[in-house]
Amino acid sequence: MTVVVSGFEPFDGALANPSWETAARLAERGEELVGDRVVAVRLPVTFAGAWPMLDAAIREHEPDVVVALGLAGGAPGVRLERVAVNVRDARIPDNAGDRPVDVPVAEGGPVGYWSTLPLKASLAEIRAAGVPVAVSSTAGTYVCNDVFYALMHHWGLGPGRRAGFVHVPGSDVVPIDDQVSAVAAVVRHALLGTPEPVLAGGTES
Ligand code: PCA
Repeated sequence: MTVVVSGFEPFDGALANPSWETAARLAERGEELVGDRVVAVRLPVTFAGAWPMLDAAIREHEPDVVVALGLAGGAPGVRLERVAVNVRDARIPDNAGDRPVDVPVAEGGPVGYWSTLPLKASLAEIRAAGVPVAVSSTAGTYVCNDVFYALMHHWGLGPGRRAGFVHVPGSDVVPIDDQVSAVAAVVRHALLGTPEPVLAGGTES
């Protein structure tokens, strides 16, 4: 089996993006951590360029599982994203200066797509390892949600495929090695198709 894990280049004036560091490290240690080949791809933080680059990697490597990663600055832990929504609403310009407001990711597409990653099975394992983690019901409306939506719209729902998105916090909050372990758990459960346990992960607001 083959896994593609994407991360992003830095954005918003930062010098690094832990999502890329985590993706790259997971690819280096793919055989050891998930028992299969992991290919890492570094995406630009641009609405126009991010999905086409992930799409090209998927066409080249023909993966069974795709996990896209991005940085959620200020998050207290790893966020397993449940749903992608069909809207671009950028508070800050992307790295190409583009700032779409209230336009769809895919014209005529459905409102949203569920992740097909085993989120609750992953939540249980990551939590048991002592890494802060939560299920999140919004991946925002910026480039991360955009890639997540496009991934599900164009690829993720095909037979035998598992796909979704994980936001990682800053490496000062969760060190890169713990981020790698958390994402490896998600990938392993996706490869195994672990059934979802009944485990509450929601929020009141
Ligand atoms: N985080 C941003 C875009 C790139 C990244 O790493 C986001 O959450 O949309």
